[in-house]
Amino acid sequence: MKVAATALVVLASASQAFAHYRFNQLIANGQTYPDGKYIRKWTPYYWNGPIEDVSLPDIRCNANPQTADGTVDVAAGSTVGFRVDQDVIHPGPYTAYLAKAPTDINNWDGNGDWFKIWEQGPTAISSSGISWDMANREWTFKIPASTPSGQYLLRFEHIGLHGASNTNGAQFYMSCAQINVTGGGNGRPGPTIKFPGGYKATDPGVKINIYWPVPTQYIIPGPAVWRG
Ligand SMILES: *[C@@H]1O[C@H](CO)[C@@H](O)[C@H](O)[C@H]1NC(C)=O
Ligand SMILES: [Cu+2]
Repeated sequence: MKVAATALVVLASASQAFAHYRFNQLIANGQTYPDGKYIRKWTPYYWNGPIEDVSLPDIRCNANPQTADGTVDVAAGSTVGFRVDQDVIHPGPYTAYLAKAPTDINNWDGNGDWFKIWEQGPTAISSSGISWDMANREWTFKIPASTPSGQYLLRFEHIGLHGASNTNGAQFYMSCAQINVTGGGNGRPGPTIKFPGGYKATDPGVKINIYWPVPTQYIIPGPAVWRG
């Protein structure tokens, strides 16, 4: 039984090398924008593999992200999101964060205060296992209405937890888009974290065996969601 399970995991790992995915389309203003539009393209942009070391700057907006080809106006309180380019094949949570650029976003690397605006954990937990949303291609959520106006990086993240029982075995897939929040409020977003720094390799939602023994809960990494 134990041997069979291990063999399955090895097989699954081998087949995953060519089956990764990118969150490559921003959704805002009722549209799904073209591949890469308003997104900080990582290097090389075709690379669809994960970031695995949460202590590296790559955990912020993927590997060597480039300034986006524009910043899109998004009304506070409106719906935004991301679309993935192929099926998400790994089990794990989804999160979204914002960080406000101190001045021109084009000259800002995102080394600032990030607050979480949305998260999606397991769809079900039972004695036989944890279930995750792997059927969707799009995830959407709202910019809190009281978010102060200004230029922000919007960071979307999925964590693949299939190998997370090993240190640095969790796989982080993330994209950052440049948005200009308009019509915002006087909210005081928080709590905030830094990327890197806010996640630890030992966080209970980062280093976890999601298969056995079946966990009774899953704690999504990062701060509590700020709802405005
Ligand atoms: C952001 O939106 C405000 C309000 O419409 C506008 O005045 C400002 O120029 C915009 N900034 C950028 C960088 O697009
Ligand atoms: Cu993988």
